[in-house]
Amino acid sequence: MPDQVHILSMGQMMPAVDAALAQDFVVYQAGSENLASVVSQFGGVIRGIATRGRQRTDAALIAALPKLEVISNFGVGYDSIDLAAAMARGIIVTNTPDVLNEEVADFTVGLVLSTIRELPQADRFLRDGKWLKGAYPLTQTLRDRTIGMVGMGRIGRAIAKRIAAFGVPIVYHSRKPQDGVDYRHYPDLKTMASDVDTLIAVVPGGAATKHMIDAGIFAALGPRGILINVARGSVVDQNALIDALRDGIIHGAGLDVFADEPNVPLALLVLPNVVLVPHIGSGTHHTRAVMGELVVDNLRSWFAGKGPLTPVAETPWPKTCKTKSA
Ligand code: 8YV
Repeated sequence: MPDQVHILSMGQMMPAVDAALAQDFVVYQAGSENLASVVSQFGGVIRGIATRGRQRTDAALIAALPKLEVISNFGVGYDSIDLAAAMARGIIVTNTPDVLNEEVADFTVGLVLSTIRELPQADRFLRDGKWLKGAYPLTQTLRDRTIGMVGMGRIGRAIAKRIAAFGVPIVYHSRKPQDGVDYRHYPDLKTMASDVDTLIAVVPGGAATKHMIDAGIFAALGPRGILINVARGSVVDQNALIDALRDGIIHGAGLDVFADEPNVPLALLVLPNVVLVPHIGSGTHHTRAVMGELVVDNLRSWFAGKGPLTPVAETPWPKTCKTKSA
């Protein structure tokens, strides 16, 4: 059937997403084990990609799909897609902004409190029968802290709104001051780190932010310092973080993201002063369902000739690119 649109679905979408895609498209499922063979067999007809971002949509993959028009990413972060290669071909990239802001912000507050008040460690203490022998040691507090937001985009603002309700001071670092944000802005991250004791990283991943939180930032943050990372593992120099946690350069960390997911180094696993969770910030039935709908709706809209619903900022839409599909 010549009218059918062929789609590559990468990285185990949710069953509901797969089912919705299958209603409208001919779908080729591909994981790391069969991507090469799927592409060599069907690469010539594939016009869209739905991806969870676990595998890179790199320049080689894009080059192997001559009819590719649109890449629909499940997630707000799209650092797994080679944007330059997509843009060079005028390929539309979409993501799932806004629909996860409140969920990730709720989660981040939970991770902040869990890390400062050591909730997972206290849970283990109780389960191990240690309460029978004595009380859990006293912990750090949020009460005397100043929060430095690393990034103040849509999710950052939702986090700051919640943290503000706790009555603690908030400042932020971003390249430019953000319109409508009254918190003090620091153009320099290191200066902010030396003025605060708690960092919450919520910036996009990619080359521009790679290892922006490094040994120098940990030294500036100091021995009461706590790092919360809900952004991307690449934002933090993970080896420097392990050294800083082990050597008492900072006090602790709460991490939802890692340098080489799902691999987390033993050196991190054995540290008592870190809360580790497996990239679950948006991971609820409710929010993942809405994100999945947006992945599908972007593809449907594009192939119905109505353009993308949520193109990423860099994508050539609507300025230079006309809808390719009728
Ligand atoms: C994704 C995320 O849902 O939105 C993002 O950028 O990191 C998550 O919320 C997840 O990575 C999809 O697998």
